[in-house]
Amino acid sequence: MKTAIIALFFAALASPVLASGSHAGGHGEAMAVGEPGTKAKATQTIRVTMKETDDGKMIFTPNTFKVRKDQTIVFAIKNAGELDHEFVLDQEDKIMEHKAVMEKFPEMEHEDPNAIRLAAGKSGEIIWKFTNDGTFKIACLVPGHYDAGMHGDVTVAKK
Ligand SMILES: [Cu+2]
Repeated sequence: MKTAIIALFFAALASPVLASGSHAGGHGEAMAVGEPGTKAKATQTIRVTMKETDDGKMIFTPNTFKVRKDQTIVFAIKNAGELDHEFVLDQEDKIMEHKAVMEKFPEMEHEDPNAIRLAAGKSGEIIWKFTNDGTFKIACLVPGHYDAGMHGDVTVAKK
């Protein structure tokens, strides 16, 4: 039920973006960034922490990632901060669309395999297969966090 409502919000928001020529699609379509992976196929585990800093920023550590096309990665994510944070992996235009939706509907929760929200002190995993080369992003889309520095770049090299 919740998912359906969220999908409607997305549809409403996505239309003007689509009209402007973006190739962004809806849920259920193959994602440029790749697809959910399986742990058995993973060739690398990357540990990522999320936290606030003493000078008022919010960060992922590390915040740049280099992987290869067709590689499956386990992102082992820990929220080492005091606030809720999330890790969303996607192409940049989808991240920015999603960010705008989150600013309108801050209570929105994700159930997508490319995203995880963690309370303070919690850990979790995203297992992801990168099926295309290119540059993608990770971001925390809790309102205000992206602008406080909570984003990073994922470069997927050709094999
Ligand atoms: Cu955050």
